[in-house]
Amino acid sequence: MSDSSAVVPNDLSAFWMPFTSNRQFKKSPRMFVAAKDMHYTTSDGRQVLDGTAGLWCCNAGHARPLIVEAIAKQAAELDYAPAFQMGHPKAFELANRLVDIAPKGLDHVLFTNSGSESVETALKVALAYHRVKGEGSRTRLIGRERGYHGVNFGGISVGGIVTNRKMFGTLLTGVDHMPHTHNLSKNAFSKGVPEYGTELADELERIVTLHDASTIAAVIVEPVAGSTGVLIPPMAYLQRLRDITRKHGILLIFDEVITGFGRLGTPFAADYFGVTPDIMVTAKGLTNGVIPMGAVLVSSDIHDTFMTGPEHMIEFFHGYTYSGNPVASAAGLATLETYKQEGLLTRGAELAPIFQDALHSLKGEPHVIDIRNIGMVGAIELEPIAGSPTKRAFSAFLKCYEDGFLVRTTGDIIAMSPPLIISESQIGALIDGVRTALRSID
Ligand code: PXG
Repeated sequence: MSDSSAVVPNDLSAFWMPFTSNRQFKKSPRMFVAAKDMHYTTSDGRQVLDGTAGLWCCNAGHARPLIVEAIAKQAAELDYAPAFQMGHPKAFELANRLVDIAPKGLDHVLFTNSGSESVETALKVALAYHRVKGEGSRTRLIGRERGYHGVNFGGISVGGIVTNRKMFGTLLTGVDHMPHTHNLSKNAFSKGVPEYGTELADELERIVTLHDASTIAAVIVEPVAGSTGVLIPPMAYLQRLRDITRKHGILLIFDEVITGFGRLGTPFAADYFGVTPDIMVTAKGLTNGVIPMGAVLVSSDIHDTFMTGPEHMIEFFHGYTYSGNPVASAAGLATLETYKQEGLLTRGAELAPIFQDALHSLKGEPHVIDIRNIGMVGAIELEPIAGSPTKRAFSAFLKCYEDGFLVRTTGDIIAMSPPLIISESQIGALIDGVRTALRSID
């Protein structure tokens, strides 16, 4: 017999936390209870400077008035409308506003509820597109080592993170992976995009030759890999992927879940690198992280390919109960308006040189073996403790947190991606916080 009376309101055991060392956390919890602009408030009343925009999503900072008001108003006015065979104005409006700021040629939007769902949606669009076109033999998907595309089956299949894959059986079949672009020996301490590695894109040509282009539906990459430690490609790398995919009739998907909405100092990474994919995957910054929502933008060619056949037929058998949810749409519209009013989609370009100088001032501090940056993303790679990988960076994370700074670690890499409203002095404080942590840990 279960004894539910034993569960007290602040019992931590019921919630199985995501991507967290649950037992360690619950022994020594870290709780946020409030947030405003650049700061979180902890349960013990301390202010913590947000160096990571939550989980790379609160690009406009926290509790922004337009967004808060829009959500409250929308919930009172129209809380939910069926997503299938019914519509409501704000989803259409948000799709239009997204197309306005997206790279030219990405003219249609499918809504989802997360980055993971956006990835699955993009992969399914790609497979179905070829089939509708009469090229149903194009079923293979190509991802990249150290790629992160969320946690659903398609995403972990094209993703390249062993720990996220190995427990879950055979995944999708017919997937291959390009090599990642991280090269410490050649590119360590690069400022901005590194020099070396454009030729790694040619591995795609080798994979195409191996499988034959007629079997390949799409290539999916993060323009800059985020989760696995900020892996920045050389400037010409993505263009080369674009050339190869175009030559072979393969769709190119950019997963811009992290790089979208101003993170690199341009609206999207596609703008930064001057390369337009066929499909662009977004989430996170779309609603400033406040309400779960994702969006997949596709070219007119892809969209129009589906708009054939009898008009009473559903063109694409896919969608979610909450696709374009009214409250999420309202949050998205208010977020885009906030970005526009405050110039946040390009503010990162002004801040990037300051952030770069501050980051690279950590060269020479204990344990630092690389520093890399692009736009408002920075990473500091540490020499792992022999036999205990991840421990050193995690100690730095804990020390930063104690001292009032939120950073993110993956492996032995410290990543930073602050809200785009950050001030110059806050950049200085954040980096000094990391410096202090580096000097105090083993
Ligand atoms: N694609 C990319 C490129 C991502 O970074 C997802 C898809 C999945 O999004 P959802 O919304 O399903 O989580 C992501 C998510 C981190 C970190 O600190 C990164 C993500 C999520 C949580 C933590 O590295 N990226």
